[in-house]
Parts: sequence; structure tokens; C-alpha cells
Amino acid sequence: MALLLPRLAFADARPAVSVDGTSLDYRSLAEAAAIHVQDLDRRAIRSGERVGVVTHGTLPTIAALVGNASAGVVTVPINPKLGSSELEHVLVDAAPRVVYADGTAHDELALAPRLRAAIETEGSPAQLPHRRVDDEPLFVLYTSGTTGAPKGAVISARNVASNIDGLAAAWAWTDADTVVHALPLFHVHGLVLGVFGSLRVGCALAHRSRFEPDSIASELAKATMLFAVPTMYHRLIDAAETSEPIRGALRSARLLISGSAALTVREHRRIEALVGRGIHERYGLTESLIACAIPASMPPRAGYVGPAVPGVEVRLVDDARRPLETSDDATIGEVAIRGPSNFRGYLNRPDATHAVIDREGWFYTGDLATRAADGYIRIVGRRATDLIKTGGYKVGAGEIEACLLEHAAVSECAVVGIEDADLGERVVAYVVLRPDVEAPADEALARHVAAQLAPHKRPREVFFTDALPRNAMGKVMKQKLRT
Ligand code: MLC
Ligand code: AMP
Repeated sequence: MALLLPRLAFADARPAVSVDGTSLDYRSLAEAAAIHVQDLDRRAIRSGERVGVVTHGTLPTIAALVGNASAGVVTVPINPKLGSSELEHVLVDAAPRVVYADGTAHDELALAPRLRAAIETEGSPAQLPHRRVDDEPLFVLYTSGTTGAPKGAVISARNVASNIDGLAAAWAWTDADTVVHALPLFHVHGLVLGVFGSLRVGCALAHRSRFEPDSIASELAKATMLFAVPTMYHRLIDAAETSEPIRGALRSARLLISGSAALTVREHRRIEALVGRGIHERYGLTESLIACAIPASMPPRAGYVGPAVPGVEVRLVDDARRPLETSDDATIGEVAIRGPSNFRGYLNRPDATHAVIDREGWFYTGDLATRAADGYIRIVGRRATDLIKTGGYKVGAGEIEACLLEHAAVSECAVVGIEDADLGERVVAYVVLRPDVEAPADEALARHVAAQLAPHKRPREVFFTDALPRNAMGKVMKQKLRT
């Protein structure tokens, strides 16, 4: 059976990963990861068990992620900014044996201090076990749905390996590349593509722990590929308008890749006008990994996410989940995905898993799209109006509403996503206050959500109203709020 991260088995002095300019070569990364595996052994954590990792963007964190994967331990990545109730949900649902966190004062949670020492100075003779491309879980990635708390998608080693191999073929992605990204390490984009993708391909990764246009551009000037969400491209293009170095970096990269949300036709045109080149879009979900991508050999096409990634089947279906055979770029259907990259199911949620995967292995995405004659898919919307994509993060309106209703001053509320030039959509809350309680400032409600869930889920605007518009059935008319 093939190895998940083959280059780590023949680790040499080629650059593997840098974080904010400090780098590790493949040999040092393998050594640091091996020390983490010793720490797992010391704690008697065995293959198949779950371990949380608070995903600060640091080298020890990346070494721990690699160590877990190598030892067969299942990583549950945890957003460092997770609020208290969402954190509790993840810890109860995933029940990790231990949670590692770099830079914490809490001894039990700290990544082994020797790991940091190995990275900084010493090296280690410890041997890294080699993880094979098996069907066992590698990650549990939490993703929001329309209702309820986020669900943990179980992703196997084969899911990741097959998807990266397909993308490597589509993008001519090789060990000669250097990938730059500043994505968070707790979602598919930053973790699966950015970190494990780069390491599986055997190329170099330049990670920035914060997104900031100037530092991204200075990394990109020395690199070949950029992975970013549309909000990051929007901000890069804004900054490039007054910066020749940023324009130069955008021009020189071999591939600019965008995903996690739709890149607007406006941004495609702006970058084309500014630096004379385009951005290659790709489309996917936590549950399926990446399903469509414009190949590197083809020019970008504004509004389209490309054909299926090699190894993945993509089809459009009608409301009864019957396949739509037309390729007229006009007939709209739901995107369904099948192949070795589809997840193994939601942790502890067979009901939710059966609702989205059928007996033949098709995963129903909820995204609506058309297909052109050449197979190019164009995402035009989504079924659930209660899902919001903000800055590339998926957020369920229901989870924010439930959180707001826990605030003493809130009597009723409705949360919607409103079109936003920077974030794609921004979270907006309409709130009816309790008459008997002192009115809070709108910022207090945003803070309440940020503290309970995560800062990216906080409403960017709060409107106070006397009543929510409801239909005859008593259901809130969200479309009316949106317009
Ligand atoms: C502001 N902040 C607050 C706050 N107001 N914190 C608490 N309470 C409040 N009321 C803080 C934030 O924590 C943050 O801190 C800072 O202010 C800025 O916050 P922000 O405005 O929310 O962030 P922003 O700059 O808008 O972030 C934009 C962004 C980010 C693009 C960098 O949205 C991002 O990283 N997106 C990537 C999402 C992603 O990877 N998605 C992939 C999903 S996988 P501080 O300390 O940070 O400054 C998937 C599949 C696929 O979709 O296809 O890929
Ligand atoms: P997540 O659950 O965070 O993985 O988000 C998956 C969702 O992101 C998909 O269902 C799409 O709605 C959206 N998405 C990802 N990539 C794109 C893209 N290139 N264009 C439009 N939407 C996208």
C-alpha cells in the first residue's frame, strides 16, 4: 500500500514548511513529528484514537499534525478562537483523549517541550512511523449545517490522498512548487490542501499565520502557487492597486487558486485589468473535499469552477435526485459528488449521514449549478437559505439564532447573510428585544456570539425591530429581511 506522505520516508534537506519565515526541511519535520509520536506513546494514545489539536499557525502545531497522521491517531483540529459553547460541543462530541496546544501555559495541553527544542536546535534520532493510504480516519473536521451545532465530518487517509492526487494532476502540482497560504488550519482549505497537500506532493509550503497582503506578496514573489479564499483575493487586489510589489507577485506566480466561496466576476475582471492574468477557481465541501477545478493547462473562466477533479464524479440532479443529462449551461440542478474523496460520515450522526449520502455513494451537496457543453460547472446558489458563507467560512443561521436567544435581552431573532463586497456574505441579525430588559448595545450581541461560538460567526450588523415579518404559517420571511 502506498504511503500517505511519501517524502517523509526519504526525508532530506529540501525545504518542507515555513511559518512566518522560519522554516523546517523534510528531515527536521520528520524528526519533530517523530518526537510528537513518542509523546503520544508516552500517553498510551493508540492508533485510531482521537486527539484534539488547537491549530495555531505554528511549526510545532504542524509537526504535531504530521505526527498524529503518521501514528494513525485521528486529529480533531480546533479553531484557537472557538467560543465556550462551541468548544464544549466539539469536546463532548469528539471526546478527544487529550488536546494539544502550542503556546499554552497549561502543562497538560502543551505540545511536548522537546518538540519545540528539536525544531529550534537539537534534532532527534527518533524514527517516524509511515502512515499508509488506508481507509481509517485521519481527521474529524467540524462543519456547520442549516440547523443545530456543527457536525464532525470523518475524513480518511484515502480521502485525502486521492483528492490531492487528483488536484496534483489538474494543477500540474509537483515537488518543484512552493505553495503560499495564510488560511486557518482547522478546515479543508488550509489543512487538507495547504498542509497535507503540499507535504504529499513533496513541495515546499510557506504558511503565514495571519493574512496580510504585503507579507503574502513577499512570500509569493519567491513561490509558485497561492491558495486563498475570495475575501483574501479581494483584499490583495485592493492592496495591489497602490503597490507594484504586490502586482509583481500576483503576476509572477504560476497559479493563483481560489476556493471555499464564489469569486465574483467583478474580482476576476479586476485582477485581469490590474495584472493581466486570472485566478483558477476550484469548488468543494468539507464532506467531499475538492470536486471541481479548472486545470492549470486551461485559462481561468470567470464564474466557473471547472470540470470534475480527476478521480471524482460530479453530476447534477433534480429535486427527486434524478440525474439531469443536459449540458446547456442553463438547466439548474443540485450538485452530487461520488468518488474516493467522499467522507466516511458524520461522527455520531448516522441520521445526518444518511440524509446526504445515498446507497450508490452519491453525496448531495445542497449547491445549485449548471453544466456547460464542455463539462464546466457554474455554481449559481444553494438550496438552504439558512447557510451563510462569510469570508470562506460556512455558518448556519440557526446556530447563531440559538446563541442570540440565550442572551437575556433577546426575545426573538432572525439571522441572514447579506451580499458583501469583501466577505461575500456578511452575517446580519434582526432582533426583537424583551420589553422588560435594558436594551444592549448591538456590539454586545456581536461579542456574545463571538464568545460563545467563534468571532467569524458574530453578526457584523444588528438591527432592532418591533416584530419579525412572518408568513401565515408564522415562519419568518427571511427573503423579506434580506431585501
Ligand atoms: C473583531 N474581532 C473580534 C470581534 N470583533 N473578536 C471577538 N469579538 C468581536 N466582537 C477580532 C477577530 O477575532 C480577529 O482577530 C479580528 O478582530 C478580525 O476579525 P474578522 O474581521 O472576523 O476577520 P477578517 O479580517 O474579516 O477575516 C477575513 C479572513 C478570514 C479572510 C482572513 O475570514 C479567513 O481566514 N477566512 C478563511 C476561511 C477558510 O479557510 N475557509 C475554508 C473552509 S473549507 P485577530 O486576532 O485575528 O485579528 C471549505 C471547503 C473548500 O470551504 O472548498 O475549501
Ligand atoms: P464548507 O462546508 O465550509 O466546506 O463549505 C462548502 C461550501 O462552500 C460549498 O457547499 C459551496 O457552497 C461553497 N464553495 C466552495 N468553493 C466554492 C466555489 N469555488 N464557488 C462557489 N462556492 C464554493
